[in-house]
Amino acid sequence: MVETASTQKDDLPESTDRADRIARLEALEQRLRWLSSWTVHNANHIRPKRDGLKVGGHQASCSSMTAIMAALYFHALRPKDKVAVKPHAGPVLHAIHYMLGKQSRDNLINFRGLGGVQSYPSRTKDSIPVDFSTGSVGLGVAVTAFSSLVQDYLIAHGRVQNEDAGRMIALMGDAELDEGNIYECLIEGYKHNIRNCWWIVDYNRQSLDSTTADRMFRRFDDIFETCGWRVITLKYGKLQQAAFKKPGGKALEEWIDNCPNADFAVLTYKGGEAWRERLLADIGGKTNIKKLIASYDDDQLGALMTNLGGHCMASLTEAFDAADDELPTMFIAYTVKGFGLPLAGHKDNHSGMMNPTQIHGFRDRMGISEGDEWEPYAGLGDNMAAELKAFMENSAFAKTSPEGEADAVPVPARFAVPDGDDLSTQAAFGKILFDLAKSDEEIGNRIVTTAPDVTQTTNLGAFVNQRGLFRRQEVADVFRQAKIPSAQKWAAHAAGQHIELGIAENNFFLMLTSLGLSAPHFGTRLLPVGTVYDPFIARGLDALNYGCYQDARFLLVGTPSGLTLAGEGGAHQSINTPLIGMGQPNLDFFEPAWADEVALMMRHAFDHMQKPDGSSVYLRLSTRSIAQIDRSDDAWEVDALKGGYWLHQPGPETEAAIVFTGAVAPEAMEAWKSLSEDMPGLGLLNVTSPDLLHRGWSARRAGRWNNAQTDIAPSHAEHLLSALAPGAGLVTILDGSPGALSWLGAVKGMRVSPLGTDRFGQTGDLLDLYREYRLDAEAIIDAAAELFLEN
Ligand SMILES: Cc1ncc(C[n+]2csc(CCOP(=O)(O)OP(=O)(O)O)c2C)c(N)n1
Ligand SMILES: [Mg+2]
Repeated sequence: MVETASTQKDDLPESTDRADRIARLEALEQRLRWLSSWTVHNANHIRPKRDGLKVGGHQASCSSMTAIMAALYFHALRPKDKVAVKPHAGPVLHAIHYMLGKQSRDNLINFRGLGGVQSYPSRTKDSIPVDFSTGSVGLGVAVTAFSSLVQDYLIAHGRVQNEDAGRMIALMGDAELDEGNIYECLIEGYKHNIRNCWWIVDYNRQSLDSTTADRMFRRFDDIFETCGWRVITLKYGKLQQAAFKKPGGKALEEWIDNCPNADFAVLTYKGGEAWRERLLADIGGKTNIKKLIASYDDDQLGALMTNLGGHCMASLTEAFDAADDELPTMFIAYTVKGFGLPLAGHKDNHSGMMNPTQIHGFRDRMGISEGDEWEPYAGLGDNMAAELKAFMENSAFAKTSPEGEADAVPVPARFAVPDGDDLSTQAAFGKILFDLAKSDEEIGNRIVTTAPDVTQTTNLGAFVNQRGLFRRQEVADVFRQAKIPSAQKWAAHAAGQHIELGIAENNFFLMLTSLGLSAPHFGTRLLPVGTVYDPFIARGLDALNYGCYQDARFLLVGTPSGLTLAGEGGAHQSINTPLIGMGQPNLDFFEPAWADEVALMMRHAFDHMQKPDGSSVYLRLSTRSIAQIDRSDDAWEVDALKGGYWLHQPGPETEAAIVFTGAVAPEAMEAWKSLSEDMPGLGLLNVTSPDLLHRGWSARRAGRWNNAQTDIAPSHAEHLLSALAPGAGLVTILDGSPGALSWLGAVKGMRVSPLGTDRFGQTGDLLDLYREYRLDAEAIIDAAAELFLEN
């Protein structure tokens, strides 16, 4: 009978149990090192290549962390913990699942091939459960801090039980500590008093290009401790610790402590003989050193010198066990990049790979026969294989339940349109959100807002006044207590629904990402709404992309936007965000002109972000107050949600239309009015989403080729433009890059005169700026004259 780890725990004395456990973790670590190496080797050296390109993969980055990952996954992890895995250790994660029978051999064989294991762990593209996607270094680390905050939010709101709190854990490379977003996150985390967060640094002191600067030694400890983190350093393994206690050991310890990173790496690469030579040269004269060093043969000496904490199972498990509370904790686990491989320590080993001779040597050392390379337990002997399998299967990690479905939050059939003859889209957004805050519908409880220090100026204030700021510990509104009049009530408490962030857009997007993963992560759905000045989307763009890549669901509001932000000047007037909205997958971009469109789109967003095949939504809004229009019916709504509708349907065989998006609606309407006297039947098209129109159009083209179907219904753009005569002309206008609309000419081969902004703006009043940058009615009329009359 195979004994399981849990039965052994009762039967064996503690020390035997622990020794046994460590032996199994060590055996496991070797399998993970082997399988991750072989996965990369197979893809690069064995699988037939068709394009002559290197497939890639990172054997050295994997072996640097196999011990850490074995100890974490099969000793420390609890069922509710979630892990972001260092991108370049992705193959280790897949090897873990493979050994558990939860990843297929075919997928490993197809590593980095179409449909195979992804290069870097991916929530949406990998077949195994992945808690956090990683890839863009730094982001996968910081997101765990925000997810621990989201977990606290859910606990405070009674949606997750405190005893069910898991730890949000990042396995990170040391070069990730160079990314600025780490420090932005540290500051925010400190303010919010985060807990249940672990960052485990694979401290191999190598990045992609080189070994890292010695001057950073102990700096990270200081920085993290200042921000409220406990720092646990695992520098020496047990072998080293034992050696330091022997006669001469102290001098050896001192030598290791003073050895520059680069020298350590060189000696690691060269091995035992080189270590001996160098140690004798440097400290051979010191008492007892010669004898101490002579007591190890070359292999033993090499093993001793690289027996760093991050490769020592006893040290790792002890350290993880010791951090048995909720303090945010950083483990600095000293490691060797390429540990146990011939690549160990070489400064170019980041993308380096073992050659066939080297990997065959590794295989032989593992006792694996040729042909058995993919056998998860090959070379172990039946008993050990069965024991190891049972050990893995009995781990908490193996029993983690898969992510569940979260219940949908009902969305009212319509959102009331705010009153007012003149309104900006931003004001409308604030009022609609305020209505939701006041309502007793469930949707009001699930909305959680956030902003990077622009809560008031993006019109979230009314929502916040109504629902409060979220803080685990109550924070009084001191101004209010002092009876100083203010429109803002800033009392913070556990039931609050606004998470105020400092002015760091990376944090903002990571916060939205974590909130937007609440349903899959915690089984309870939140409806996150984040506001940011539209131009500063670019500041957090990679984090936005990161959130979308893992299909987090949120409503992003970029406001104010464009030249319409006249007084703020060129650096604040967003130009290319419509192109970002169009180009970003998993994010539907809308730009409304009027308040009723805002209401329609917000309702749609809350619905769409909950759909399995839905997405996040981005609304680009404006502070320009414009006259609202009278509608005779609701017929426009269906088309508005498809990306555009005719405000003035063109007459039959009309050869011209004005096409506009967003806040320049009054200019488009004025020009239409004046032109239609001479051009009866002139169309006026309101493009509410250049993104959806373009996506639909290109999907139809792609569908034709991909599915070899010729009967796919025309896209909405084709449908709209077919109201015009073939060869018609379009004047397009928006407060942003003209390219967002100019492509419409290609849909049916029409001539286009595109208006928009393609230079940095200046400060000025709106009339001056619209004239200067040709966004006024006159510019439209000129463009139309050129297109339609001079031809
Ligand atoms: C934002 C970003 N910039 C650049 C890269 C390219 N890159 C991949 S890994 C890496 C260095 C990784 O070093 P480290 O984090 O120390 O990992 P390890 O040494 O364990 O491989 C770089 C620069 C990236 N993945 N993401
Ligand atoms: Mg490194």
